[in-house]
Amino acid sequence: QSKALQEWKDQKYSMFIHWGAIYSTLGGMWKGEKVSRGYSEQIRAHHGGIYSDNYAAVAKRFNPSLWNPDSIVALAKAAGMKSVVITSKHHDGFCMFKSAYTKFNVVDATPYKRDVIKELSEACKRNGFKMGLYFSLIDWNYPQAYPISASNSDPITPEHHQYNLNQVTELLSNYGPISELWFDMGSLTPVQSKELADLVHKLQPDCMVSGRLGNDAGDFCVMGDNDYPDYKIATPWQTPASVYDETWGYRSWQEHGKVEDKAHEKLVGLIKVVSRGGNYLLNIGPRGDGSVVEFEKDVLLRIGDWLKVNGEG
Ligand code: FUL
Repeated sequence: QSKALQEWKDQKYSMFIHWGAIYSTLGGMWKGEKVSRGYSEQIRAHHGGIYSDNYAAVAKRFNPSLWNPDSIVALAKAAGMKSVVITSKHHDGFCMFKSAYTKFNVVDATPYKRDVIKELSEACKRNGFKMGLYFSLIDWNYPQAYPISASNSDPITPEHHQYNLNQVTELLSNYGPISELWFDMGSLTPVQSKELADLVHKLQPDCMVSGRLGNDAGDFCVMGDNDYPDYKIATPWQTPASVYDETWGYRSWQEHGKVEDKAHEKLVGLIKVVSRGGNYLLNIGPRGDGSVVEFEKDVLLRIGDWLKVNGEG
């Protein structure tokens, strides 16, 4: 077993961040109406008849004055987490990093003009923290991709596959060491999955590849969203968990309940996963202005306090 794999397994508990210039700005609302179907990070495709021009125009409003990568890392540390995994590109195709292959990215398409992935990678480095990247294999904005379907598991055209290879090359060349590449969705051929896995390992041999790449090409297995297996699993695995079942991306009208109840629920999730040999990836969905939802912060800190007393530190 490689050192990188062992280090990945030893992390046990990490922060997932769903943050996109457009969907986090919308926060589950379109033209003053709550959009309740599906996850809020997928508002572009499933809800409200939002056509691509209207959707893209929202990027012009993205100016996250409250985004502070160092405080994100500090929160993850205080919560007892060992790394962060952030959405570099979700299904909407908007890149939170500067890409030479599309203008639909945070530097070229928003007034903010700053490379979010770069700045978070620097904050992680300053704080001795690891960073992983979520990367959607489907892309609702890329013209040569198959048109949007509700299943999120469409095949990938050869042009789109090449585009993914190009962007993965950017992500693994421009931001220092990446601890995991969290591929998500799409229905790839075995050759496409293998080409992506090989590319990751060629560029960064220590980067772990998520099983959602398909065709058994990943280095670890990812359970379904918020899925907790009730048996021990020998292969490396991870459960991605959201604070609320309804969404990963920011939803401005989300009901919260009590911090202590939610912290208890997520802590039980963490214990279940870790005691069965897995890694727990617990998500926050910051607002479009970059601030962390107080409720989510409080839940994380409460779990962190428990771990300080009862965990290994
Ligand atoms: C899913 C995605 O479709 C969701 O939007 C979210 O990113 C979740 C973690 O993975 O499969």
